[in-house]
Amino acid sequence: MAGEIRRRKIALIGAGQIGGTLALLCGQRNLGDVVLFDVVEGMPQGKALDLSHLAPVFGLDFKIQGTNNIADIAGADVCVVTSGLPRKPGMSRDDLVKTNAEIIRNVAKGIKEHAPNALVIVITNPLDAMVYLMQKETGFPANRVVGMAGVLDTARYQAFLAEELNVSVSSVSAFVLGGHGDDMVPVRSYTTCNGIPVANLIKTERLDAIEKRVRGAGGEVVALLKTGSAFYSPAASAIQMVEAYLHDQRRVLAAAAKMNGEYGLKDIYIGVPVIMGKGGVEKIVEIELTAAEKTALHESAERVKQLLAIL
Ligand code: TXD
Repeated sequence: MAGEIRRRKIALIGAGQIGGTLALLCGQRNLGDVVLFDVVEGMPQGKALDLSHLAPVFGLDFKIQGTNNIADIAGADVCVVTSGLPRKPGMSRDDLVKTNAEIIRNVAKGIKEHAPNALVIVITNPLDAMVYLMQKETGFPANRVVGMAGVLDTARYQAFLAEELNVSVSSVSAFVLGGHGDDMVPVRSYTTCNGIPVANLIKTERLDAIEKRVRGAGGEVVALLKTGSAFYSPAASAIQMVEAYLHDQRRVLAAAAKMNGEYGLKDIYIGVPVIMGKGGVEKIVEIELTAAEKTALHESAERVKQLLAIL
């Protein structure tokens, strides 16, 4: 008997700047049908209606629904979570952790009930703490709950290096590990221009400056936008992970994964190289780091643990 043919369903939890861009990219790249969920009434419905009018222009057959009812994510293959609040003036970092933790707990309940077999990709900040909480609250196996930050931080490193070297971005292969914060770890020893170590091509002081810019790139965008944070590139980065999963690409990319002894870390989510395929995070890849990179990774992990303690 022939197997059942079914369209993929992608649930976007949070229909703000990143959520809306994700919906557009899902449609453009023919990934499946999209459900756009948010607590704000009318906004996800409005964005979905607008996007449905883009479909005929590009000849896309995707269905898109905006909703305030979490039950509409039923049977989703993938949930991408961006729901949360940005920090407002007068709010401490701890306030933000607690506010977003409440939102993530709520969303986790909905995902567990309505999309129990989905791969969950968390984007909400503070990323490493929120993805940890999502896994804990859903009770899903750790390979099915993953955080997006490393793909974006790596892309920023690639973009700055390609600009410096005046070469195609696709000739630059880079890695950024650690927590998604100012203490992230650009791994110079594994960063190359088509196999040539960047340290052979760019002077140390310039590389130091480029890596500093990578660590502050999110803040650089915020300072320019003034009303929010980066959204095009975070959405694109999450799409790379969705595609790796849905197309079983076994792609090697940087993502926040749950450590179980790898890199000497346990019971914590942090950015490391992983293999993503149909099993979600199929493997955490352990690479040899220099002593300085190892120290930086562990310092970054300490800061993530401090946030987890607040939860
Ligand atoms: O690399 C990364 N991981 C990141 C993370 C890069 C850039 C931005 N990053 C974080 O993503 C950012 O700090 C935020 O925590 C999230 C989402 O960013 P976005 O720019 O999309 O924020 P918006 O536009 O404020 O959208 C958030 C939406 C908004 O529409 C709220 O109404 C909604 O989340 N929201 C909820 N949706 C569903 N359910 C609940 N409970 C809820 N609460 C708020």
